[in-house]
Amino acid sequence: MHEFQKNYAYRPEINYQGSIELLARVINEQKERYTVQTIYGPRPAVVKGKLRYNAASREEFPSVGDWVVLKENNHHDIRIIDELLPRFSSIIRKADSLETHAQILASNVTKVFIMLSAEEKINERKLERFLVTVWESGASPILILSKADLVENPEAIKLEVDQLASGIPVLIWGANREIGKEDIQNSIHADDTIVLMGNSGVGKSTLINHLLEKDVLKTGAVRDSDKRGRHTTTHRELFRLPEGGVIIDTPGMRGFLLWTGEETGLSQTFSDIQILIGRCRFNDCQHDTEPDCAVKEALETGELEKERWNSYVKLQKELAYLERKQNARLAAEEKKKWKQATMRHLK
Ligand SMILES: Nc1nc2c(ncn2[C@@H]2O[C@H](COP(=O)(O)OP(=O)(O)O)[C@@H](O)[C@H]2O)c(=O)[nH]1
Ligand SMILES: [Mg+2]
Ligand SMILES: [Zn+2]
Repeated sequence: MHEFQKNYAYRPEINYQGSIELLARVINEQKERYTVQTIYGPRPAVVKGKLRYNAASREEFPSVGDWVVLKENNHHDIRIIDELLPRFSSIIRKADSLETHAQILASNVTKVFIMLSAEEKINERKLERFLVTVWESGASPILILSKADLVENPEAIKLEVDQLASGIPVLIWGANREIGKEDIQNSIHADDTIVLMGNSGVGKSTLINHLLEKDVLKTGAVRDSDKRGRHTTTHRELFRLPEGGVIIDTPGMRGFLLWTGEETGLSQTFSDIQILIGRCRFNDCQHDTEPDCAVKEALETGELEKERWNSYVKLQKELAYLERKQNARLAAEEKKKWKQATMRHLK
C-alpha cells in the first residue's frame, strides 16, 4: 500500500487497482467545489463527465471522506473527479421529513464520537437516536463525556452513561488540562476516519483543535436559537491527525432524522427489546391485546421503561416511513435511468 493511502486512513477493503496518481480522497466540499488529497498534495476538483451524467441522486456525488478516481490526461489546474469508489459507510442526514433526498455528511467513517456534556443531564432519547444513526451508517460509536473539567465527579457520570450505553466505550474528556486526551488518542487508529456528533456547544471543534494540536477550527458556539437568520456554514473538512488517522469536521451534526433501508441500527440499540419480542407467544405479536406478550409484561413489572418502549416504537415508525419514501424515490430514479438509456439509443 502506498504511503499516501496509509496517511489518509485508507481502508484496504476497497481494492483499488488503478494508478495511484489518479487516486484521491475528498477532504473539502463547498457547494460541489471540492478539494481532493492526491499523492502530490491537495488539489481543487470538480465533478464532470461520466460521473455527473450517471448520477441519479445527490448520494451519488462525492462527499468529504470519499475515495475517488481522477480523470487521466487532465492538464488543467482543476482536477476532474471521474469515479466514486464504493463507500463502506456513510453518515447521512435528512434535513426534514419532507425531503426525499438524503444528504451525505461524511463517507467512509469508521468511528463516530458521540459527544455528551458532563455538565448537562443526559437526554436518553437523543442518545438512542444518535446511536441508531451511527449503527445504521456502518461506523462504530464511542461516547465522549466532554467538559469533565467543569464537574466534580466525572467518573460517577461516566458510570451512569455506561449503564445507558451498554457495551459502548465511554471516554472522559476535559479540554482544560486536557483530561483524558491520551485515552481518546489511543482509541483512534491509523486506519480510522472519525466524525464528531453532538449538540452545538458540546465541544466538538474544541476537541478537534486539541487533537490537531493547533487552532484550526473556530470554537465558542452560538446558541441554536440565535442562529436563525444567520448564515450557517455547511462546509465540511477532513484533517489528518498528527498521530495517524483522519478526522472530519461536519458542522450541523446536531439533530437529524434517520435514513436507512435496514433496521440493524434499531435492533442493535434496542437489543433488550429485541430479546423481549422474541419471547412473545405469537411471532406477529403487536404487543397490544395478545396473550403472553413479553413486552407488555416487562412494561407492567417495570423491567422495560415506558419511555424507552415509546422511543423504540417512534423510531421504528420513522424508519418504516423513510423506507417507504426511499423505495418510491428509487423507483423514480430507475425510471429516469431507463429513460436516459433509451434516449441514447434513439439518438
Ligand atoms: N471547560 C471546558 N470548556 C469546553 C470544553 N469543550 C468545549 N468547551 C467550551 O465550550 C464552548 C463550545 O465549544 P465548541 O468546541 O465550539 O463546541 P461545538 O459547537 O460542539 O463545536 C467553547 O467556548 C469551548 O471553549 C471542555 O472540555 N471543557
Ligand atoms: Mg463547532
Ligand atoms: Zn408482544
